[in-house]
Amino acid sequence: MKAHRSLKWSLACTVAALCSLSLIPSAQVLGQESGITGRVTLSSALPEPEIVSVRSDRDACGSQVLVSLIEGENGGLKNAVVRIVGVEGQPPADFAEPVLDQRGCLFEPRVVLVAPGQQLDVLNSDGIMHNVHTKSKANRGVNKSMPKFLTKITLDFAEPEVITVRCDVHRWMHAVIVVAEHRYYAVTHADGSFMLPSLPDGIYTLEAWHPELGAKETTFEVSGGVAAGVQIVF
Ligand SMILES: [Cu+2]
Repeated sequence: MKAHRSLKWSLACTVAALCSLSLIPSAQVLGQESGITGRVTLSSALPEPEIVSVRSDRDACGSQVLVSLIEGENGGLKNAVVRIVGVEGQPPADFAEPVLDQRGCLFEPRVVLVAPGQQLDVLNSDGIMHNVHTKSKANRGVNKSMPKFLTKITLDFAEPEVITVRCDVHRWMHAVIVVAEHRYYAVTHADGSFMLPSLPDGIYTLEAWHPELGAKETTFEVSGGVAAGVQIVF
């Protein structure tokens, strides 16, 4: 009985240890390159989403669409674009398969990162007519209808820039495509967290930009290629 209890206890300890370890980014556990980690937070409460009444396309959109321009969880700010300022000339980005979907009569995600020349798949998951209309300065404009049978188009943009996207069919549909200058860009997750690649040791400036809230900066130090807990508060 005693042996059973101690076995159970040691199993519990092992599980607890594994669980606590899993909270630490695996690269840190292994002592390898783990990069720059941090969080963008919001000091005020999240605003209520705008409720938009839908007149047509109700099968795909529903009778109402909730448009949340500022989103997040647990005090974190989602969809902020973080970037390291002043590191131009660094290797180009290699963002994993950027996709901009039209689903439930909203663009998903609202903010998408691409490298210059990288292919961006624009999907139409709704099976209704959407339209992808970009506004930009450095890149050619795009204004393409996506009828219900056209489920995918592929775009690419040569010049670093922030490009706004809207759908002319559904006026509430907005998104932002950020063509990154270099690889030190990320979009924050729902809890505001982000991870950027490792940098040589030194003092750097991090900018966080949100389509609705503008930009803020902070400085931080990289030591041993790593910086953790970098924070920007909006
Ligand atoms: Cu649309």
